[in-house]
Amino acid sequence: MRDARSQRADTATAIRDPSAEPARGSRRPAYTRLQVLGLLLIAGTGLAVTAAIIMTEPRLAGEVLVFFGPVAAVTLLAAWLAWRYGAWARAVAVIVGAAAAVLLSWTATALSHPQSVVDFGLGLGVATGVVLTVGGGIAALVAGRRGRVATERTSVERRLTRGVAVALGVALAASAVLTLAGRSTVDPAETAGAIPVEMAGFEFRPAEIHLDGPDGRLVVRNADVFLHDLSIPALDTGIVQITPGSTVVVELTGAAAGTYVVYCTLHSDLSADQPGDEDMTALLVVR
Ligand SMILES: [Cu+2]
Repeated sequence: MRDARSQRADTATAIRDPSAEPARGSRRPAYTRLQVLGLLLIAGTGLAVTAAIIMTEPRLAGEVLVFFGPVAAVTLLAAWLAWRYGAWARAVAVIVGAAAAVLLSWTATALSHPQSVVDFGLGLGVATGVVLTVGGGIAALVAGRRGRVATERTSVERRLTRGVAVALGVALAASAVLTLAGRSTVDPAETAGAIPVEMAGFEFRPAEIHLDGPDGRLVVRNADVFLHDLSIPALDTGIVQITPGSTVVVELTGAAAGTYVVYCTLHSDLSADQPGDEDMTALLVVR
């Protein structure tokens, strides 16, 4: 009789006390958090870069929103599904992560450009986000099958989250320092008689550069938050890198009269015979 009564009391406590009832979130498999973090990182990186582009070049707002808007919307939706629903949602999120890896594979090259923090941040954010989304998602699916829930969150998961956050912070800070410290300027004396060229909004301005005679100097300023370079293959200039906010002088000597293509090799398809509309090019006309 006493047993039955205390049992009833226990049941009543369990119903009244929310801490005795397993919280909704605790039924999530371990590693779900990592996957959701990865999806948020991809969306956040895309939105941050969109904001950076719009702030420096409002003209590109439409173009950049059409690309990163859907990427952010789909990854945020996948994050909500993976957090809210079951194994199917986490499987869908893995596919979304893999699709993001393919769609944004071009950002990976920016990992080799720590001297430009927006490029580097984009590459790093996407790469880390994809690894967490796919890796965390697969780990969560396995954990779910084995019945391991988030309340049993292993120290591995905790350490991974903290390690990733610290590594990202340190890498971005180092890249920001490199970007600021690596900014080059040109002495005003050197710019006398030189032709000013600006790189802005992934374009050369002017689009047609005129040079009277075989020799001359270009003073090239990168007004974008992205890394650009300058190369005139027909004149063997090599590739001159211009980091965000930097100005450099490019010497041209012995150019025969004619028209030459000036490339930013980072934002042009060099395999094509002729530069296309999407390429970041200008023409150099030598008289
Ligand atoms: Cu460029």
